[in-house]
Amino acid sequence: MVSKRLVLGVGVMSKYYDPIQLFLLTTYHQFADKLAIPLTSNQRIHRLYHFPLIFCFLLFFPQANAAELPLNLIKLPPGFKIEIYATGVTNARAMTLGAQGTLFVGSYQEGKVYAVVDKNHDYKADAVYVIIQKMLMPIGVAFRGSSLYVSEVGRILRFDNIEDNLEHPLEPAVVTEQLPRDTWHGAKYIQFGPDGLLYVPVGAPCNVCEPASLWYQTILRMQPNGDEMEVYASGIRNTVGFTWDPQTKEMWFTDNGRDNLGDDIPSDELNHAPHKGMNFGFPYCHQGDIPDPLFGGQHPCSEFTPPALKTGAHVAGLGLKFYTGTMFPEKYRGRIFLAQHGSWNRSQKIGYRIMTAEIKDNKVVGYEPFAQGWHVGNFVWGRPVDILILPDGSMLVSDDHAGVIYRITYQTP
Ligand SMILES: [Ca+2]
Ligand SMILES: [Ca+2]
Repeated sequence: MVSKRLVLGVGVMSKYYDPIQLFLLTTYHQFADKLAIPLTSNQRIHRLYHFPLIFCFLLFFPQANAAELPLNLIKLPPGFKIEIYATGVTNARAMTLGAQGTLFVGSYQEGKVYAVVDKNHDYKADAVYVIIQKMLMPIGVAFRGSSLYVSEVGRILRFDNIEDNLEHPLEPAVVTEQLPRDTWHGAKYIQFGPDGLLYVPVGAPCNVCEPASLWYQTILRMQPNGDEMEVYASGIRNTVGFTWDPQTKEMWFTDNGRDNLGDDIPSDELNHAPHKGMNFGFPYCHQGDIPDPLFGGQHPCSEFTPPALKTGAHVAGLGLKFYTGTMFPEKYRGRIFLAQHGSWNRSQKIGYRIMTAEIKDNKVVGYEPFAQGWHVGNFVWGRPVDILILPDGSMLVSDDHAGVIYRITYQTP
């Protein structure tokens, strides 16, 4: 009996280690409070108290559904609710919606692209298909006509009639293989613009360096068949999210600032790129006003377009969307919702949340948290990646750490 539970428990734990760790930590904190044990550091908790607690967990909670993430820790404004839309979407990254309502999801180190289907339209996914696997960082997905476009580090693939062939997709066509193959900041978020062109970023293959050619540190655009590739915007270190204002049709994008200048600089950026040919400063100028210690002497900040908003150092802003639905209250309509993946090299964690930015006349006039709670102190159980507004006005959020898609809805309290 115990051995069966042990096997079950170990299986569950290996798959859902992080939520279990969270459970153990919170349980331990409660114990510690009762017994007045001094809590000095997380490492100490990990070292001394995990094993007895894991043992207790294996004995008493082997049937616990660890897929039930601690969603109660997520703080949202009144009336909003977060639920699980899909599980089994390991390492979920960018999302796009097919013409028939299929949700396509890229991934990073997992190397897979998923199709998530809600067959009975109850806003709970019923099937997750793997469209392709063993790809090199296929984070980006975009949809046009009846075709799914998927990014890899050096190329873009196209799956035709994909929604009619989810179980056995046709061989993909190669849209382009002309993209740089550097893997550092080489994963590529992709989207079709309102002009019908495919937008593809090429990040800096470094923490900070000058571009090796005019194709680097840019957002490119091209015809849907890969022709007429050109630079749309430059001076961009690593954008992993861009979108267009549905009113003005102008592009907004996130950019992640360089590392190793400290905990609090430089800020990550929300940028506004209304036309072709703008330069946003990297590697010479960070956050619009900090010259790079090494390269800053060559070009002053005044030569470049500053960010529309400094979003905070190391927050790692990824996907973003204008809120186009009507389910959320009036004040959220037209705002940018921005997923922040969270810091990896800051002493105190920051990010791991969804922010909103209020835009008036193309200026950011407000910036505040919308959903937060994916980390408890320095312990992380989820990382928001991308945002998608469903036709009913609810919001999907992908999480590559928990491997799920959330859905956020609103009801008048
Ligand atoms: Ca369903
Ligand atoms: Ca910049």
